[in-house]
Amino acid sequence: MRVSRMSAPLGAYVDGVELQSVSHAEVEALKALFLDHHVLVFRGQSLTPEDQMAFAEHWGQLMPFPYGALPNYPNIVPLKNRGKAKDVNQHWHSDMTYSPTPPKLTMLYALEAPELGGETAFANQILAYEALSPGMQALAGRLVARHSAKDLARLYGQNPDEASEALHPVVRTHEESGSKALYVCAAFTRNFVDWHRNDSKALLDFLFEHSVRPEFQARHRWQAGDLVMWDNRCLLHYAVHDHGDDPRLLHRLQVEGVVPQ
Ligand SMILES: O=C(O)CCC(=O)C(=O)O
Ligand SMILES: [Fe+2]
Repeated sequence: MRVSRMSAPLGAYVDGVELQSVSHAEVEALKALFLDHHVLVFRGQSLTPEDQMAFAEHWGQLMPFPYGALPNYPNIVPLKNRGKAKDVNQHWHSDMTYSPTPPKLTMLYALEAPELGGETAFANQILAYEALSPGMQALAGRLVARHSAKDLARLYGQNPDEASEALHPVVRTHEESGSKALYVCAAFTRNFVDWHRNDSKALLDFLFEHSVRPEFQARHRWQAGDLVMWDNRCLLHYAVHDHGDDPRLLHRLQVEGVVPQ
């Protein structure tokens, strides 16, 4: 197994591992690397949906996504380029924070990738938290925020009144590494508990902008055969749609997480 860092703020490339036949020792090493780097990239893989699911299950139970799974695989969602107007992931978010137990990690496997563009951007929220002043860290550490899937439901053409909502701490402590990370996102976070929408807005806007400063970010450029997994507990991500109608097809799955604390 050869490991090389992807960028200064986050990520590692792991080469020399075949994901459909990982050993127990390799899985243990990968778990440690995942906690250290938050994004792992495996290139040149050749995976069926069963292979991808079996690899993901080393991290926990798979979690269905409420919108658009593959017919025979309720845990796998195909992300297919249907044009920029229909791409629902062009916003900074951590996956499903509108759920009481959002997925700890998401895994994408590329079957087809554009020649250029269609990258996935990540932002490290441990660094974002650490870069706040002690006063702002203390204030954020006392706040709880409401997250909602209303806007997402609208994008999927579903009834927003039935969309899920959840309350989560604005600073979350990673249950495995103990690191503190900022846990708000422009896509789903609506207001702080006990604060009106308007009162919340100024501070949320500041946190949204701060959380994605360039020095916290890195991007993955896709090739067919890439498997990328990321830690939703300490990262935001954004699907950059700058590849027009060039084909891009990824198989997505997610692994269940705990109640954020
Ligand atoms: O298509 C991408 O680059 C990322 C999509 C996304 O946000 C997700 O799979 O959770
Ligand atoms: Fe996402």
